[in-house]
Amino acid sequence: TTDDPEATGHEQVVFCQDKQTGLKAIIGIYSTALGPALGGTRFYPYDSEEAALADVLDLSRGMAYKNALAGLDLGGGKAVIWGDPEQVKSEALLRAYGRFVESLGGRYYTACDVGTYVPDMDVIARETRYVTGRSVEHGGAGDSSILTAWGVFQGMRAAAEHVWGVPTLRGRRVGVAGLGKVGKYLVGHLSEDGAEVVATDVNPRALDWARTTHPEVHLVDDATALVAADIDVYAPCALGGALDDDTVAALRAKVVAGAANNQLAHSGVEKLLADRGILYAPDYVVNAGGVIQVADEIEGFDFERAKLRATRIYDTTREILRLADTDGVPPAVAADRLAERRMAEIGRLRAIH
Ligand code: NAI
Ligand code: K
Repeated sequence: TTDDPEATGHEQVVFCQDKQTGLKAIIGIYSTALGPALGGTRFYPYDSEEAALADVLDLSRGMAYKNALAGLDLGGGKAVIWGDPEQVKSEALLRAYGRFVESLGGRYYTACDVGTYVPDMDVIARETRYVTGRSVEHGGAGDSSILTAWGVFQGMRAAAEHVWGVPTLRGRRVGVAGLGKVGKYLVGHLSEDGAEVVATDVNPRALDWARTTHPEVHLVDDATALVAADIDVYAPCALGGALDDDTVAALRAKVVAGAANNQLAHSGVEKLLADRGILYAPDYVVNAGGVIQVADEIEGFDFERAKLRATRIYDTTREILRLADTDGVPPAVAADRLAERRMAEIGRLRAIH
């Protein structure tokens, strides 16, 4: 990561402050080559402005790649509000932020991220049109974890087909780490498909949920135990950095496909996975169902249309895995290439790079 927007190729970085409400925000627009930049607002108590800037630059670039491969006519952006949401989040602060989003005239659309929720988007929407992830009552897409889980399941089916020849998890043992908003829906899809699910979570309430609603799920103590378990597929659905040198060395699964953002703890892990013959379905490809769901709001939310789009994650994942084989590179590298190609080809038509 770097805090130098010129070095990272961003189109625009906007610093926002409002003394009265204490708002300090940075909006990063990496690329509008494919359309307005869409990405969530992270509300987080960063240690310094440099840390906030580095995060927004990194995240907005990631959104450009994710949106490009999701087939959306949207570029990549992200915003951070620097502060502790528990202490400083207020209607006035969110509305002050909304006015900054509005001032960009539609170059940036916001959404939820860590520290911001659907009701916050409803408040922001009182000051700007350029917001997604609002509540269903306000014409929004609501809970994006529904299609995130659906998309992860589709990506996992493509990976299964690549490795075992059939696009199903039937008879496979799938390890789900994290039974949160996404993990819960994913367990449902997997069970329905005939997979044997092994799962874990640090939260006892999530484990209780599994015991009562999915008694067929086998629970293990922690993610370390899950990684070492006799599983065919590993689905990280908790926090980032799930795949580091130790995890990859211990992993018994043949496939990794999960919802968590930034699963590779550092660059180079994709190579370690490939060397061990483990197929990694890139996180930002398979977890794009959420952004597909909220992006649909821009046209007036239609769940079935959004679900069809999220179903195409199966085709995209397949294409990436094939390209990886043809080019002799890990899938993470193939995914980046495909995203860059779409941004360059379509961006060229619009003379934006
Ligand atoms: P969540 O916060 O609802 O669920 C995360 C779950 O993981 C919680 O139940 C938590 O107790 C558990 N957990 C935390 N640390 C753990 C550990 N060390 N071992 C096992 N379990 C642990 O979050 P959500 O929305 O389900 O998201 C999961 C991941 O997917 C996150 O990385 C998120 O960034 C990513 N994601 C979510 C999207 C969405 O639409 N919700 C969209 C794209 C990505
Ligand atoms: K750019």
